[in-house]
Amino acid sequence: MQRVFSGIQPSGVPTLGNYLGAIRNWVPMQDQHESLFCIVDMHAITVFQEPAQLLAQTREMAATLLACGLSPEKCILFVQSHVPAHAELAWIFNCVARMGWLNRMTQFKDKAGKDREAASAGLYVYPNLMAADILAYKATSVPVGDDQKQHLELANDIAQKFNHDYQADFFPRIEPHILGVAARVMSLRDGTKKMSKSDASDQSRINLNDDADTIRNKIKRAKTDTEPLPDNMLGFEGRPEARNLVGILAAITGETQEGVLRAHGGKGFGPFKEVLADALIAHLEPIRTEMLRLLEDAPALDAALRRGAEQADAIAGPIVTEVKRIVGFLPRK
Ligand code: AQP
Repeated sequence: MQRVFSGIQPSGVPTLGNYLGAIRNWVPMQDQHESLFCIVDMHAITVFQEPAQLLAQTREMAATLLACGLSPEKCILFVQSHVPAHAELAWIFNCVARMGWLNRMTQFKDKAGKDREAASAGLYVYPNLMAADILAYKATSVPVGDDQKQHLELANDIAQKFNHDYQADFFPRIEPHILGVAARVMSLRDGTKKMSKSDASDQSRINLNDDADTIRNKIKRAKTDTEPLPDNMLGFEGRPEARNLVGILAAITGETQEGVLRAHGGKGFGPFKEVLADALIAHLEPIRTEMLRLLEDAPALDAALRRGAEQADAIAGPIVTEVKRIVGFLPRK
């Protein structure tokens, strides 16, 4: 049986992008595989997080994941900083990964922006921690959005170099699972930029805790062009916003993009946005209601996360102990 690992940062309220690109695909996996889903708070602080907000967002993320259908009976749901193996293995990987590899990571370039000198060292070595997250469990299957593909390739490079340098056939090969029709959901304000929970503009994204009116308003104000919707996929050329909105409707209804264009091609964006807003509200409202209910009982949420951390620890602890032995660290006992 494959072991699945995936993570999400509590760096804000999860967005429709996180949902369609990741969370929604995690739910069926817990029935088929041994699955670990991790709230990666150590990744979140690579960009400064206000402490009280980080704490609240961590619980909010746990509530959202449960509301989306993850079940502690079926998967291991936990917080990254609760399991020391992540930080320990990340340090070893900092010493395996090469600067040249990290210099090629496009997410660092995007997130660091123009002033790279001011970015945290943590943001730069983020992919090494991500490799540690996965390999601390020897997970072989990693469901992520399309934006994380490059990091997974790097994780495989690290695993191979470790195996080679230490002459150990230790880490397995990781298979990325890029799933979903809308593997990358784009910003509602700019169809060339991905939808992100930490984007400065709240109008750029649908948050999973947005109420019906907020969703309708955001879709109404989403950037479009003045042409009607195309009637085939070739008509998306040079129209990233049209492509994005059609992609979202397809993903949320389970329809193909061609099917959406057959139904709506030639129409103006006004009526199309009404249909899209209705579909989003119908899909997301039950998740929001359940998330708010779960958040009312913080001790129960914390207890579920604690149990998850114990289960995660039981898998990762022995693997990282073995890594330390391979590296030549003197055993503590
Ligand atoms: N726009 C997106 N479309 C599809 N998938 C997406 N994911 C993120 N944004 C999109 C997927 O969500 C999972 C969790 O992501 P993350 O929280 O670890 O970090 P991220 O990719 O950096 O997501 P954000 O929302 O952009 O967070 P911030 O703003 O904090 O950087 C991943 O599997 C990712 O592919």
